[in-house]
Amino acid sequence: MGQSATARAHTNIALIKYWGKKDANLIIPQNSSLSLTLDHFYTDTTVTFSETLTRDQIIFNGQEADEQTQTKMSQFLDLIRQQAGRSTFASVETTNHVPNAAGLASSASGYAALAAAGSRAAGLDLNRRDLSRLARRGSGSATRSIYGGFVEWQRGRNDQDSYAIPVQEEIDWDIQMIAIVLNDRKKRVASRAGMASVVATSPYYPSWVETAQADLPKMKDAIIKKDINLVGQLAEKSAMQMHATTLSAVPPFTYFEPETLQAIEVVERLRQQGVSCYYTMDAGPNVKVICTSRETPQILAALAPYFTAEQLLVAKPGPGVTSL
Ligand code: 2P0
Repeated sequence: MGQSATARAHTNIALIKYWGKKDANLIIPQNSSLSLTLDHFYTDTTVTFSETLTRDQIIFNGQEADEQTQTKMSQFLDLIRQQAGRSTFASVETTNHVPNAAGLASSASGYAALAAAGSRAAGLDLNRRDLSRLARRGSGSATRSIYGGFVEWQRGRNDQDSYAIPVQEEIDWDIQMIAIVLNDRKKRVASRAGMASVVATSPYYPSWVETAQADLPKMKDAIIKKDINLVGQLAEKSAMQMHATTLSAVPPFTYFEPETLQAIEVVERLRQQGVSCYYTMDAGPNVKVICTSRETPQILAALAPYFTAEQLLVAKPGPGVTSL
């Protein structure tokens, strides 16, 4: 008989970005980061360990995963097997709940859900800190998806002390995001390769680390003060400074597409009109607008001439990883 467990994890969007590794194998980041977990985009994963399997079996949205994903997830399962002291193979069934295959499906919710379901199925009873450390080995941003609301990933120095902590799990003030889905084309440069190239070649990289570290406590302060304008200003700064490192890499690259700049322009115009809205972008062209629910209708109306209703997804703060 196999042992089975199911978990749900939500994706998160960084307000102070994680960008660059100190240790690529253990996924120890160069700088600490801070994110908001979202309710709308999540992954459900069931892991079943079974003596009858002769290899790991990975099913992704109802289909067998490609070779590369199989290998990566199997290596992650090896970490769980090591911790649990067992050698049984597992079947993994993962479903991403992301509207319209929006290109927002992220490794964050994926590896957070796999860490939670896999560890429990293997008989491990990990606390959230250890779950966060485990998720980190799959993907850096997954470290933060163990918790809901605002979450800090403390960079640490080694496997033991690099993990996430909750900053504000229950958010009792008005903040949310509008994800503008520009396209779901494959990324030109994968985030893992992109950040590695930046660390190795951008002369601006040391400044990136320094500024991110300095801005993180300011962001925490802005969250405590429930100051959406300060949160937004710091988030925009972090996003643009991260993207500046891609332009300064050798060879240079960018995640921006023409529509990215179009979305930024609308946000800036709204702000000149007195609306509290700010943008952030990750390792792709999509723009996320940080705003209040009160002003969301006005922002959606301003974006409507440029983007279809299907391209505009409103997400509220979401919870941490849960067992199903
Ligand atoms: C973040 N990103 O903080 C940053 C901002 C993208 C831009 O975390 O190599 O998939 O698996 O640790 O977590 C995306 O990178 O990279 C990411 P790995 P990951 O959300």
